[in-house]
Amino acid sequence: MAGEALVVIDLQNDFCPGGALAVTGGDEIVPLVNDMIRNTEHVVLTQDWHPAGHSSFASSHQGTKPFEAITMPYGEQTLWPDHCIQGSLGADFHSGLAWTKAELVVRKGFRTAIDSYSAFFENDHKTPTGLAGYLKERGIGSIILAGLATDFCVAYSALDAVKQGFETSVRLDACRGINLNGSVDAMVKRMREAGVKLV
Ligand code: VGL
Ligand code: ZN
Repeated sequence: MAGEALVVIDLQNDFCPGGALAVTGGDEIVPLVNDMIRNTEHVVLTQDWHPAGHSSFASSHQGTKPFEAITMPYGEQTLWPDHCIQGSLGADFHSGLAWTKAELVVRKGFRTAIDSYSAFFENDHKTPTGLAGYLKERGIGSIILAGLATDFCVAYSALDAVKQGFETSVRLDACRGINLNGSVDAMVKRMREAGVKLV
């Protein structure tokens, strides 16, 4: 039987209360995620990892505010407060996260000109992070996702995972969402319709 991996998405200080792009209740999932880490054979973490002045920051575009959308060469992009700057405290994993078991940390969003929500592809939906190849080469055919945020990085990772042929589950109780204009409900629906198992 193919192996299984837990992929913990962006459980970083900036996405937790007090952080630059705080997700309501983001820190509440830490104990549950730690249980999942303990109970899963293979663990992969993702880490949002932006250079200062990243193009997904509203501060990089004159006359814009966080949470507005603009059109980038690769499509629509929501603008965010500056967050998860490479090497900053905000980019560190939550201090309660039992991260030491992780076999791989996938950093994403490190190219100034393009954002990356998904753990598998950047927001052009073409540039791979290498995660699919890594998992396939290791015989891992099934993944479980948890982390932040439900409606952005978790959802886009899950949708890409299904497209890449992985059996994909999302533990919704171990995720929290940003929820812009109903985006949590919309993305949960998209995941369900795409064949993501929601548990
Ligand atoms: C995320 C917005 C910007 C996420 C990352 O982890 O869901 N959202 N960068
Ligand atoms: Zn980001």
